[in-house]
Amino acid sequence: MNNALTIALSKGRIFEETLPLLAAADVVPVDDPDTSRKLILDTNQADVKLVIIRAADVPTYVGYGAADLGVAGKDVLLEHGGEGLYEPLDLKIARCRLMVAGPEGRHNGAGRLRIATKYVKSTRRFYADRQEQVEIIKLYGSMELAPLVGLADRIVDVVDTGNTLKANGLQPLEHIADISSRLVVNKASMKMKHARIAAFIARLKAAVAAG
Ligand code: PRT
Ligand code: MG
Repeated sequence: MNNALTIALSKGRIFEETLPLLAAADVVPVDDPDTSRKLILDTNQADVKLVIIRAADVPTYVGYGAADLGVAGKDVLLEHGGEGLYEPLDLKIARCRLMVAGPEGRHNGAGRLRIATKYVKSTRRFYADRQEQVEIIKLYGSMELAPLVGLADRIVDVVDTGNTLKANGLQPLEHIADISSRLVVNKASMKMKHARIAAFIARLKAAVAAG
């Protein structure tokens, strides 16, 4: 392999909030993922590429070394498990909270709570720690709908402003974890391309510290 660096990012808030940090490390994409259909974006540096993938796929690409580096929410990393990855830096972007939410006072304690979520592992761990038996229903999105149609008593989802919960008659009930996005690095890349990656991390770290 050559000394090129591939960085995996998802479209949307992570891409937008990572851009200024990348710029501080002198990496500026040539194409805009919102207008380009390309999945591999060139940057101002001939040997640095960005690959644009689904947020939940970032740890998989980096874990297998298909990308050297990536940016992923801690919520996603908790579900993935972090195999093959280092997590050297909290980028402090795309911040939110992983929460239990539901319609207030709906559950009267009879029978197991049903919880709809895409965060199955984090949900299982949260209730296991409290020694509470719950039934977890795996969904891939629009969790807020589940209590409205009687699929579940509660949801576990990330919350930012809380407006989406409110708009659907739900409220935050319990805090599970504070979430932000992390830089992840493939373990083999960290060895093979150590000087470049260490320099890149140092520049990102300085940019994060500068706020
Ligand atoms: O959208 P897609 O299905 O492709 O994937 P994704 O939803 O995982 O990606 P994306 O880009 O939406 O989220 C990427 C990461 O951003 C997540 O993994 C989180 O770490 C982080 N993040 C920060 C958030 C939010 N804030 C957030 N508010 N991710 C999702 N949301 C959702 C939230 O679930 C709610 O449904 O946005 C909605 C609005 O939130 P409120 O509380 O501001 O109304
Ligand atoms: Mg989304």
